[in-house]
Amino acid sequence: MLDYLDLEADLDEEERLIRETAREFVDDRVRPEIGERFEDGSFPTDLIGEMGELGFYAPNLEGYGSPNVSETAYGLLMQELEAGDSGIRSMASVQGALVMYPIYAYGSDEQKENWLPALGEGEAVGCFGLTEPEHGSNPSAMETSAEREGEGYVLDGTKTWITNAPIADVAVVWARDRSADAIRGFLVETDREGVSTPEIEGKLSMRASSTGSLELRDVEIPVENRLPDVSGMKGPLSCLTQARYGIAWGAVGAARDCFEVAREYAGDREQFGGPIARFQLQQRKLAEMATQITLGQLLAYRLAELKERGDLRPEQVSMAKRNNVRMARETARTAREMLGGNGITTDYSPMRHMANMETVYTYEGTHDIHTLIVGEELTGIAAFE
Ligand code: TGC
Ligand code: FAD
Repeated sequence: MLDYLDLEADLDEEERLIRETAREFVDDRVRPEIGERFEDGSFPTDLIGEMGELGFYAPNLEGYGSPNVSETAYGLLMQELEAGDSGIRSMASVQGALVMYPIYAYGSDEQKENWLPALGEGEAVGCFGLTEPEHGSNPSAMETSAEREGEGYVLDGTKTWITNAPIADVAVVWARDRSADAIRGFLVETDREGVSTPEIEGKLSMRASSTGSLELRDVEIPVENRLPDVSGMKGPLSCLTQARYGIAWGAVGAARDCFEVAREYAGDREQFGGPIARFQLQQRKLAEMATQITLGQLLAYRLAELKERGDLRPEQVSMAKRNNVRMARETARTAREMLGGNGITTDYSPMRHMANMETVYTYEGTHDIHTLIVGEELTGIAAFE
């Protein structure tokens, strides 16, 4: 497995164990059927509980059953899951970084006790509703509203492109609290009257992932369902920083899988009387892929160090998400090319990863948005409008 700079030599025992556990899980439980899942467009729901038992949901949190593993260990977990498929990593990172994290960071004791153990064990599934049909890159213009009524709130609005929504038990919904004119987070059980979560059909990317809309029509919730400890856009945006961190690592896993498939194929596939790996053109592609993956790994490992000591800035995460996803997108395309005609089938992973990377390039802040976030930090001038 590509680790050109021996970065893994510095892992501690726990980090090694988590990497091995995730790698074995992907080999045994994901790889054998992921091509089929991708073809028929379904998420393997039977893995949800298993992933919980293995501790794959937010193990970097502390308490309520989460063991507080290192940020490197968490990153390695995302890397190995995405080497299997972005849909698997996405399920785990939404559950951990976008649902458990806000409850952990901003929830009441009661909300934590109610939800964190169940989500951590995979007995409950969560989703995160920020994007709306008319507001994707600019969620601060959201229209979903929360009106105070009696002892609770009434929520109205539509969220769309929501990972896990069709299979979720609870949604973290970001809405404009009209009484305070502020964005607040609400925990909405999906079996409440007025909630529907239809699946989005026709995706050509992230096919082995469940994506839906989250429609809220006069949904009544008690005031206890509001996340008490955060108000304003920093609520959802701080969750995105956690998830983008995982994506910066995950993309390296997808790219590494593409590289390994291409390297093996080039050694086996014979044309003009010998393996195609002997051609300089093919070696150049492998050398370039290996170099770019290694640079992506370095970025990810450095983010982990900064995050561990509490010095990580969101803009640094943006730089890594932006770079590593672009790198994975290009790596997948090159690997597909090296596999010739065989590369366009689900028998090999690169074209599946390539299709997935179109989503990963777009969600959690598009490539353009991360360019502008880094651009703003470099110049002091925001260029969003
Ligand atoms: P802005 O005025 O810049 O900031 C508002 C407040 O938030 C703070 N903040 C952050 N805090 C933590 N992490 C970040 N990344 C933060 N970015 C901003 C900021 O300091 C400020 O705090 P305060 O205390 O001063 O109030 O916010 P803005 O509304 O102008 O936002 C600008 C912009 C464009 C960067 C932001 O809207 C953005 O990132 N847009 C992209 C939208 C996006 O990424 N959506 C993702 C939806 S979820 C998803 O895709 C899940 S995919 C499933 C999976 O992960 O697998
Ligand atoms: P738009 O914002 O309409 O952007 C369209 C194009 O315009 C893009 O190329 C963009 O880069 C560009 N653009 C926009 N603004 C600017 C600007 N200021 N300067 C230059 N260019 C600009 N959201 C959730 O809330 N929860 C989820 O779980 C979730 N899961 C997802 C799963 C999938 C499979 C997908 C595809 C999306 C998911 N999303 C989720 C939504 C995702 O975060 C949004 O798609 C993303 O933020 C972009 O929003 P948009 O699609 O509305 O594109």
